[in-house]
Amino acid sequence: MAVKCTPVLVLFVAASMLGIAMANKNWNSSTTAANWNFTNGPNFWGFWHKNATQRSNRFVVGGSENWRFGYNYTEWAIKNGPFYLNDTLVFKYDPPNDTTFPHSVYLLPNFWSFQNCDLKWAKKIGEVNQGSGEGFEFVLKRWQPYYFACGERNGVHCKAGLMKFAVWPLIRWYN
Ligand SMILES: *[C@@H]1O[C@H](CO)[C@@H](O)[C@H](O)[C@H]1NC(C)=O
Ligand SMILES: *[C@@H]1O[C@H](CO)[C@@H](O)[C@H](O)[C@H]1NC(C)=O
Ligand SMILES: *[C@@H]1O[C@H](CO)[C@@H](O)[C@H](O)[C@H]1NC(C)=O
Ligand SMILES: *[C@@H]1O[C@H](CO)[C@@H](O)[C@H](O)[C@H]1NC(C)=O
Ligand SMILES: *[C@@H]1O[C@H](CO)[C@@H](O)[C@H](O)[C@H]1NC(C)=O
Ligand SMILES: *[C@@H]1O[C@H](CO)[C@@H](O)[C@H](O)[C@H]1NC(C)=O
Ligand SMILES: [Cu+2]
Repeated sequence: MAVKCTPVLVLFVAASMLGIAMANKNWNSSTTAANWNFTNGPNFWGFWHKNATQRSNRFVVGGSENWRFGYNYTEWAIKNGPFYLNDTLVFKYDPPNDTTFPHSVYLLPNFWSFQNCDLKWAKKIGEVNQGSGEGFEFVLKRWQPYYFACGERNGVHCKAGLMKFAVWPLIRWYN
């Protein structure tokens, strides 16, 4: 996930060094300032972050697909990341009825249990009926990997239903 940022970070560092080099050479500073006007650019910060003025973002897991069987949440996490500390994940899923299977949300303790969809030491963070309506929120408060999975049917939703994803929130080093 961090890979996405790297080219822009490199560009930024390169731009700063170029700026210093130009200053040293006594180039026309008003021209260079105009050339490197980041606030003026085509949403410069937006290349690697959705809203630089916002301290945290809110994501509905799965977007309009919500939390359901068969949607690739690993892919969702890659496309919607990177995630930052204090970002909020919202889990939405239908409560069970006669025709639908229930879902839930668990935190798995490590990569091994994530790989194997092993729920033995998992911690439940969302009951089967907690995802209804506006769903429930989970804040990425700590700098650690989070392994999310649906705990239903003893790991079948996690394994066959692709209802799992991992995030390691990044630290905001600006603002
Ligand atoms: C710097 O560039 C600006 C705009 O191109 C120009 O108006 C100004 O005279 C230049 N200053 C110097 C010291 O060359
Ligand atoms: C940079 O862009 C901002 C916003 O468009 C503008 O207010 C400011 O005057 C610009 N600065 C320079 C040096 O061009
Ligand atoms: C960024 O976040 C601020 C504060 O929440 C908000 O006012 C602003 O409209 C947002 N900008 C964009 C482009 O989403
Ligand atoms: C889900 O998406 C990931 C990342 O794009 C991909 O590696 C994986 O093969 C996909 N899984 C399935 C079952 O399509
Ligand atoms: C996250 O939010 C808490 C409470 O609002 C705040 O104390 C903390 O500094 C924030 N952490 C980061 C990394 O923004
Ligand atoms: C069960 O839930 C699904 C999804 O919310 C809904 O489309 C369906 O109508 C419900 N069925 C019954 C019998 O309530
Ligand atoms: Cu499920």
